[in-house]
Amino acid sequence: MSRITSVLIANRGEIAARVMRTARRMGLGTVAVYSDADANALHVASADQAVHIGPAPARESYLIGAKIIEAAKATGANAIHPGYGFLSENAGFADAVAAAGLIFIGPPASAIRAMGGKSEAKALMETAGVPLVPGYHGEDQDDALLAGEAARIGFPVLIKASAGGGGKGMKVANSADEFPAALASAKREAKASFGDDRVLIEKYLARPRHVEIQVFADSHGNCVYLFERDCSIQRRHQKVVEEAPAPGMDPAVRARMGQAAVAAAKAIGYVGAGTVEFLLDTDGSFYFMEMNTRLQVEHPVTEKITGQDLVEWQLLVAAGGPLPLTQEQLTINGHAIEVRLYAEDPAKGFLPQTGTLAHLRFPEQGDHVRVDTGVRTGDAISIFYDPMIAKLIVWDKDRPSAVRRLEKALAETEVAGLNANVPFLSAVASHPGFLSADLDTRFIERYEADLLPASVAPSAEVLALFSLGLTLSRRSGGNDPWDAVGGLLLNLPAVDSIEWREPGEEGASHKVDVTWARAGFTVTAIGRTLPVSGRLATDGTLSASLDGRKVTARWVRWGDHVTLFHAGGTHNLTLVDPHAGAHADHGGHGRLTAPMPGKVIALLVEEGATVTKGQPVIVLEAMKMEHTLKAPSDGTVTHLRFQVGEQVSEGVELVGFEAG
Ligand code: MV4
Repeated sequence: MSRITSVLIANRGEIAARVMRTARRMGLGTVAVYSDADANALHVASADQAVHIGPAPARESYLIGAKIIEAAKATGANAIHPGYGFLSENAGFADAVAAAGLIFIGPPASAIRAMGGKSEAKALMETAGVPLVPGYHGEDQDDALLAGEAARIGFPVLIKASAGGGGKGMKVANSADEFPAALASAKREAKASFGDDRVLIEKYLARPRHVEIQVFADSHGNCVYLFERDCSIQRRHQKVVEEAPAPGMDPAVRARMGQAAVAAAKAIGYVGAGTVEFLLDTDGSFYFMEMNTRLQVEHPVTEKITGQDLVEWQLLVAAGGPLPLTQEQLTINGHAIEVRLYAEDPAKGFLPQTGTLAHLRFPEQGDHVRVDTGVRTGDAISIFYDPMIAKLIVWDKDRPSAVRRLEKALAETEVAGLNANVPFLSAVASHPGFLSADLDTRFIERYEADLLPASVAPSAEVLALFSLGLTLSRRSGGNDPWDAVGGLLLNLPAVDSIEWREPGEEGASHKVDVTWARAGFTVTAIGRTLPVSGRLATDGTLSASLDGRKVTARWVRWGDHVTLFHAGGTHNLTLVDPHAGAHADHGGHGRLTAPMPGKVIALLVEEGATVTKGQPVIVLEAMKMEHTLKAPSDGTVTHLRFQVGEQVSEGVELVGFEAG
């Protein structure tokens, strides 16, 4: 037993704040580390001590193990929790922490290494009797042999890069005729992406679910599974919704999957929290995908159905203690669902958003709702890190009740100051296919039209609320002017003309006239005239009478933008300044600017090329993702300002056009 007295969290954002919460509850000292960008972050404010470790780019701060170990020594922390991401699955860091005489809150470095290589991991699992997808993982890469293996497995087959992961470069071959071309394509992409063209071949599962088992092992040979999580609703291999238990899971399949996961953990001498990921086929058979040797983002749904604090388990086990519960003592209670709130714009291909959280409001927390976040109103979401704002976790006695909780919690979640994915998550939560648990990894693809509807023009009522809020905010500091001067208004125009513009380069404009009347105003918008009155509170709450109906909304201005939260929906409009010149250029006609800092990784056209609106022109790499920027209009490429490999700043002109 090596007693932990103080733990340093080598991470940031919501996971740092979350780990700190448990450590503090257990009476441990807490140490935060932070980069230049995080000096005022929540996790820094929550810690007993905080150490600056370098500039904002993670490779100059959170990824420098030596700085983190030095910070632990300087503050007397005798344990380091890596969170997830960053150094959490870096075996070298785990070794360095142990070599420094500190406790690494995680598995042995040997276990991290064992699960690091996808093919090696699969071979280890096969030895442990963990089921693998029928396939070929051999060294011999002769085309004819691979074709023979594909025929043996039976079509359709999936060709995967051996050095790959995350779904990159996977190719389906539905027949022997298709196989040679699919193989050649997979090899090319594997070579380009990973510098290694070796491939493996598997039976293709057409409608798999991603079901993962939470395992926990201590240093006394005990190992249990804390049941499963269904993480099938993903987009580009990023999880969007996670839930526990998996809907419709047969208890016998659950037991077999749990025992297979425990066997996997024991096969590599695992200690601590781990997750074994499986593909679950429609017939109930399941196959090992990979093992994650860290605490997962989605661990809270497991905590909610088992009533356990997995970070507490991590700290107890890392100190040499036994698992707090046996397998028989673990039970499933109710149903939990988690969604990930991201600063990303679904209307722009989920492009990550940067900016300031001008307004952030979460649902009230309690037994049924939990919010894990690392940010507060006024914080910035930067390009340096994952653009997660928070995780919203709901729990109830059964899945339908939990889904209703999720819809309500999302309707009460308000993010203004940058585009977030709340409306998209609400569309998922309220989709009939979600309620009926029609889940598999192609859910978003299948229901995309419902989940990403074309933006709807604002109604006259919505325009009236936007305009009422603006009128009230412009006069007497936001309170109702009728109270301020006893109903008599001085020096104020009888009619306010306001122009609103919908989001996007081609966003439609809407002119609204607000006319002062004795008991408030009348608003004329898109051909309708409505009597309105109300009050705007300092927290943005708009209590209004709209065409004789009582309405409550939240009205939040950030710069020239206004966000209105009303009836469970989020609306964004921009004020058009009547005195501005041509609309401010951020990638307007004729210019294509960088939406965020990044690196040019591909030029898809030559100077002088004729292009059509929407044609891919240049590819940026930013925030670990590729962003293809397209021609804003028909025209000719007049100049390419940057070469492949060059870094560009946000807003800089990348490509010049002559429109038309
Ligand atoms: C598969 C598959 C279907 N059949 N393997 C995607 C990345 C990696 N985790 C494994 N993946 C898949 N492997 C066979 N034989 C479908 C996927 C897959 C997927 C798996 C889990 C979660 C999301 C996914 C999204 C697309 C494809």
